[in-house]
Amino acid sequence: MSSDFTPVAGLLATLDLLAISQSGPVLHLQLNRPAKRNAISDGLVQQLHTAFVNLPETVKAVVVSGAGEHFCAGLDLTELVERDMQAAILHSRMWHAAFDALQFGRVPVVAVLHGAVVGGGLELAAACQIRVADDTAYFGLPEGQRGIFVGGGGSVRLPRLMGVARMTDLMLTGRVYDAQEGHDAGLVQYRVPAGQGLAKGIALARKIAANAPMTAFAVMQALPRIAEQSPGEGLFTEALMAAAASNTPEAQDRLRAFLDGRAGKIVKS
Ligand code: 1HE
Repeated sequence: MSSDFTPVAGLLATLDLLAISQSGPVLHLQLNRPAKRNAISDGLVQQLHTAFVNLPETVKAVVVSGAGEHFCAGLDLTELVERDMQAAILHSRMWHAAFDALQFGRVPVVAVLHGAVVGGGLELAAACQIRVADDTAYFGLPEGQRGIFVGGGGSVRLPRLMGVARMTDLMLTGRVYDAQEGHDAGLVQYRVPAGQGLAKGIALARKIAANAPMTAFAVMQALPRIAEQSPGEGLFTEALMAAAASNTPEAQDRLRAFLDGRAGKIVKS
């Protein structure tokens, strides 16, 4: 972790399966069960949910990463005891609630991925707005091999990133994508050398945190919904969102700053 991050106090500090620290407007939330490869137990899902509905007001972007050699080994298989139908449905719905709290929360989330990003770990990553993978990352959906199905929103979110055909392949054949294949398939927006994921994720989060809050709201809440609408409805929603965004004081200030020559121009990276 970069040295200017300090552990948070209060409710978030009581979440023992997470290590949560903050630097200015960026919160770093680390899955902290390295001995179990950050496998997601019921307790960990609930702590993720609690964290994302209780983000400190000062936070404007979140980075999620995993402690140890892997991002996340997915569902904690030791808890996959025989559940009756209703309990199994409620278990899946508990994951949905937690990952919805993340995806449709107040601020954008950057996932920093390394090592195993499998099963429920890939579902968690898919709920984040930005994904950065280092060269050690690999992606799989071992649910097929375990005789189960995705239950953490993967069937909804992953086809929107990589398409139904690729997800079908991963689930039926047990195929594992390496970092490059994951990048090519659309699972991650950034691929970086081994060990550089966190620095990249934090740098991206700092840029995101500098945006006007309404921009984060529009991109997180309106964009995915517009993508699901018919073109006619989408254009109408876009017009409403565009009007709402441009009528905020932050937007007016930023537009004026550019027109006065006080704001940066667009430059090639
Ligand atoms: C676990 C889990 C887990 C590790 N639940 N305990 N996910 C999977 O099917 C992936 C299963 N895990 C693995 O394939 C491997 O553990 C890894 C490739 C992730 C890492 O390998 P490695 O060699 O670094 O670690 P390891 O020696 O396999 O595991 C270290 C310990 O973590 C060991 O416990 P120990 O008590 O013997 O030390 C493992 O048992 C434990 N561990 N992964 C429980 N997943 C909402 S639906 C979502 C559905 C799914 O996510 S299905 C996919 C489940």
